[in-house]
Amino acid sequence: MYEIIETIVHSAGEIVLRAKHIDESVQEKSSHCDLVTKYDGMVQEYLHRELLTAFPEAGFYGEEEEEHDIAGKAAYFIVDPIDGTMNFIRHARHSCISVGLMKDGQMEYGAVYQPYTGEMFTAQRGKGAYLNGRPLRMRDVPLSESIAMFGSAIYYRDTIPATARLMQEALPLVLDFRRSGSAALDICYLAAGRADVFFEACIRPWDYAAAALIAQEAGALVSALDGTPLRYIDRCSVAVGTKTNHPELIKIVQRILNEPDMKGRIK
Ligand code: 2AM
Ligand code: CA
Repeated sequence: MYEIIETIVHSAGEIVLRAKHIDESVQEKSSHCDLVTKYDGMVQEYLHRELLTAFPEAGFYGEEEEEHDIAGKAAYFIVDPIDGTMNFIRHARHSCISVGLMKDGQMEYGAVYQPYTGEMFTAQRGKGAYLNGRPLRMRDVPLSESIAMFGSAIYYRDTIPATARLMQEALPLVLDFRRSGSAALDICYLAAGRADVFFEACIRPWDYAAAALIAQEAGALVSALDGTPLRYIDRCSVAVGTKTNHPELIKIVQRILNEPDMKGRIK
């Protein structure tokens, strides 16, 4: 039933691969570290048209749109046309297209496609996670055996102290850190066993909706950084990990949030 979404996401990847003169169309959004190109808009327009042709009843909640058409919709797509825009601008070849389908208040389906490597991560709720059709299963490890991926939420300046504190507390406890610039790919990399825990103090639903379902279906625990359920509207912190390292991470965050100058600094 949802194979059509995978086909559409795959085709959208062609727009990313064929992009030329990317630097000529770069514009600032909220700040100098929050950038967008004409290709973000082109990919989103393509996804909007094709997904709503395939699912005319569905709404659409996409990064590059001012108005979000989700009020009163039982099902809607949560879309990041290019996650890892900074990598895209710098020709780092580490970006993806992320499409999640929210249905009756739950994530139902997710597809995250890395066009440069041809890796397609998918999951349907209750039916497992897959990488190019191969099932994914996370192994359970404690923090002490974990590679930690993270994002720095740099465009929300008030979160910087909490991110720095969390890095300071977590670094001696984990194997090492990785920072890739695409939250969706980071979370899918956990599902694929390339890393074991992920955190970011404040991101938007299109950065994690599809990938969080993929990780969950591969056995991950997923929540906001204070341990409360992930929110799929507006903005939220994100913690993804295994049965063992996720509670360890949440415990560190709760300790940090009790420090007097850390109140409200993790969303
Ligand atoms: P993007 O490339 O789609 O913008 C890295 O920390 C993560 O933060 C990426 O997934 C990146 O997604 C996301 N990001 C960048 N700017 C953002 C913003 N203004 N709000 C929320 N997430 C953002
Ligand atoms: Ca984006």
